[in-house]
Amino acid sequence: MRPETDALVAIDIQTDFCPGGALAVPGGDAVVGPANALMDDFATVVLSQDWHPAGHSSFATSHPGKTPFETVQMPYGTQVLWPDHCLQGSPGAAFHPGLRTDAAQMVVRKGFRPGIDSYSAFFENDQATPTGLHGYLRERGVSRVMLCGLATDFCVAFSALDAARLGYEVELSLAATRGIDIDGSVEAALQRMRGAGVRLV
Ligand code: VGL
Ligand code: ZN
Repeated sequence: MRPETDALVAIDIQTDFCPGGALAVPGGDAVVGPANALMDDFATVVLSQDWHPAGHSSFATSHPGKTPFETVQMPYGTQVLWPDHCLQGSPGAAFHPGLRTDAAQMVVRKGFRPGIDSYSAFFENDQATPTGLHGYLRERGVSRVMLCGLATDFCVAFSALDAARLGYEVELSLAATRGIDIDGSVEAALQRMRGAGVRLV
């Protein structure tokens, strides 16, 4: 068992990010077993859940003439456009049915503001609007987080980089994460995380 100062944060292990889902990550469902196993080691377990309203600004369908995986400029910077995914309350937004959600004390939802996406479980994509997760972990006395989940190169990487920036010791479980990988984005994300002091385990 890890010390009480360690938390497991499992990112977006949802049906839409698994094979057959709207924004399937290759092999995404392979993270479920390892993530479940990790839960036994942590006194604090948090899940994040991508949770978009219909017509969300990160959806290609909200930008006439655009197709998924193209980018647009938003007030907060460049935004990749995605297929419609993780619609609030839809089956695709549900956690993977095999995930041990009962082991989590806290679920943090993100991406619910129509005009801004949120990859990180800590801050939205403007890098400034907090989700509340940092306050929760601080109050629980957490100083080290282990991240796992989907997708390595987007929500997991942004969460890991924010956690490092906030002063947490950060670990990433490579066995319990999978990436989307657009033009080498997984390797780039791993490099950035290493550079920020994230321990890849
Ligand atoms: C994610 C793209 C859009 C993720 C969420 O969980 O990595 N990626 N929304
Ligand atoms: Zn999303």
